[in-house]
Amino acid sequence: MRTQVAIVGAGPAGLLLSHLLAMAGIDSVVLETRSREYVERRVRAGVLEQPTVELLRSVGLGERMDSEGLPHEGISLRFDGADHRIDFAALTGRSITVYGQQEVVKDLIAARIAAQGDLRFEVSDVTLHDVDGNEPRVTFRDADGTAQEVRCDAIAGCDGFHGVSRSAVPAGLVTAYEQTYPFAWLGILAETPPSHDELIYCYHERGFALHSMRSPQVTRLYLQVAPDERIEDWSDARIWDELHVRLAADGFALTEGAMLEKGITGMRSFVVEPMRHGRLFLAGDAAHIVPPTGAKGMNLAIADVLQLSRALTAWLREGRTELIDGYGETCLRRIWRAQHFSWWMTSMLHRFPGGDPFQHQIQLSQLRYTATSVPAATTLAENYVGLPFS
Ligand code: FAS
Ligand code: PHB
Repeated sequence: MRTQVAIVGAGPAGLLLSHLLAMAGIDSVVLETRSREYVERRVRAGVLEQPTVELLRSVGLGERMDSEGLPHEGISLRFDGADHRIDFAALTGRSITVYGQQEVVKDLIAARIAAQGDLRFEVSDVTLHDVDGNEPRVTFRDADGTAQEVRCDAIAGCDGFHGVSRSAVPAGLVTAYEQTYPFAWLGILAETPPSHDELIYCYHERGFALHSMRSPQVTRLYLQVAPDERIEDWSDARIWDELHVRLAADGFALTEGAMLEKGITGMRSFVVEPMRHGRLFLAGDAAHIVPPTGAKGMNLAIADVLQLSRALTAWLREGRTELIDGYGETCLRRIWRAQHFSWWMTSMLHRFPGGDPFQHQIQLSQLRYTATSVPAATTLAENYVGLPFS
């Protein structure tokens, strides 16, 4: 078959790119190894930056987000036995929306199907060919095992950190920047009303904890754990006990509930350059990973594909190449800003192994300064709610 853009991966990046290209009259095929049910159920990110919310609303994807999403005008930092609220609205006039990544994915899939978009789930053996030629191709087997080939003008590698697209760039041309952290996040989804109406980032001597939510009935909670921890070793009771200890504060009562989901996610910072090689364009987690402390992962993926949709539209519809030529450079400026912010939030809020007393005092000083200085709090707020798209 032939299309203009072959998109590998049906996560937020691939699906939104397909939607944005369709709005510009450019056809695409989305190839996804997992089933539709799997990608719609996969629990991941929870916070949408204001630019993300405004973009989704502007392209017809805001209805359920606006009715079910939870707008938040601040978060709290919990340390020294008290809460210190960062007031986004007062400091920046902007806000965030809590709306699960799986809900965004459901809305995107529904929109693509309603527009007769070509989404291929449960494919296998996806292989990229001739990415540095003029006739790139993608071969794969469809859900019933039939061998298929897509000839296209461009390939968008939106297949996440463990996909195949990044490795289609010759190793000798790739520069990878990476930092792994000496801890992981154990995340749970619990069927209980949130214990507070906003997110709480908690710095505790036993380790970081985060109180978040998905709806008025579902709470999302995280614990910092050792990087080699296995979820099998964490009973529900052990998780709740640790959450009670770390999140304890006057006037705060953590309500328990049925565990709907639990898992452990490693923490790393990763960026690969270039994000373009010939007719291959990388976007989202295929090109970068941030520790989730800054709630940037999905938002960065969305910023990438907004830029990629603009670049491919200018090229395929008007023959203009300046945006595809500058694609990586434009995205990387926002990516590195998000990398720094995510690293800064992670370094400030997590207890590093070894318990260095000097580092502990530095972290406390950073937290106290951020909580009491308007310029310092504004720095956190403007990065958290999302800087304007380029
Ligand atoms: P995705 O990984 O979402 O999507 C890639 C898609 O490509 C997947 O559906 C995959 O099945 C598919 N694929 C892979 N290989 C393929 C192949 N060879 N052929 C075809 N398809 C292929 N971010 C936050 O902001 N907050 C969080 O709390 C948070 N928690 C996370 C927890 C986990 C376990 C993970 C892995 C990530 C988390 N993230 C979080 C980051 C996450 O939200 C990503 O930033 C976001 O999913 C990026 O979207 P995509 O780039 O579309 O990649
Ligand atoms: C979430 O609700 O899943 C969430 C919120 C904030 C983060 C990370 C994850 O920094």
